[in-house]
Amino acid sequence: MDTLYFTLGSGNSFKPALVLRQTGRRCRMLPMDVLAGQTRQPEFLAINPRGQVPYLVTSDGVGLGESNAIAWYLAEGTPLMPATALARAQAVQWMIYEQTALEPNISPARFFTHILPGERERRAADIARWQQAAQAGLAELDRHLQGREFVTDHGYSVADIAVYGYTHLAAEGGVSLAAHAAVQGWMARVLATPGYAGIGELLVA
Ligand SMILES: N[C@@H](CCC(=O)N[C@@H](CS)C(=O)NCC(=O)O)C(=O)O
Repeated sequence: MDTLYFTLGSGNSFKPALVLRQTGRRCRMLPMDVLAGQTRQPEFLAINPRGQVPYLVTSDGVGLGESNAIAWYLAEGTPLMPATALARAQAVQWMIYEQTALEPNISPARFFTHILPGERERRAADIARWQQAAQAGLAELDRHLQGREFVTDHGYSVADIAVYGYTHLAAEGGVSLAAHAAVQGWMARVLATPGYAGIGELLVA
């Protein structure tokens, strides 16, 4: 069986966990305490030299990093994988967008306000910059989602899960979705997909 190393409360770890839930695929789940430095211990670095989670080790012992790559691998052969070459390329397009315009801004803003609020004062200028960049990223996503049901032409797919991972946690980073009505409507559709479960239900110690 595959093994997924993850950490609690992480939007990145949530993505493969939601794919597993919605495909019914079985996987061993191993929680790692990032704040306690567990991912930087020699034991974990021997598994993933980059020291990051989520990290998947297949039943054959092959390691795979990056949340969107792991989600993609787990979605292969399921209805979550777009069926056409064009829709798969659209999925890749928006999964790269998520990793360059959304996650790098929402995740640290949320980390220093929600996960580690003691750092909020010291990182105030950075947080403001991340929040502003996140708003710009979400505005682009909102434009894309206007008049669309889901991220690609395939319907609900692994790309929705990847983009949803941090977008639905934006408010916890002080990033309001009030100006992004299409994003809000899309999030409600993701929430209503069969088998959906929230981050607190899927990522447990
Ligand atoms: N781009 C990576 C980011 C992974 C990442 O930042 N993981 C964080 C937790 S959400 C982590 O492992 N941090 C611990 C560390 O870097 O020491 C992905 O999408 O998986």
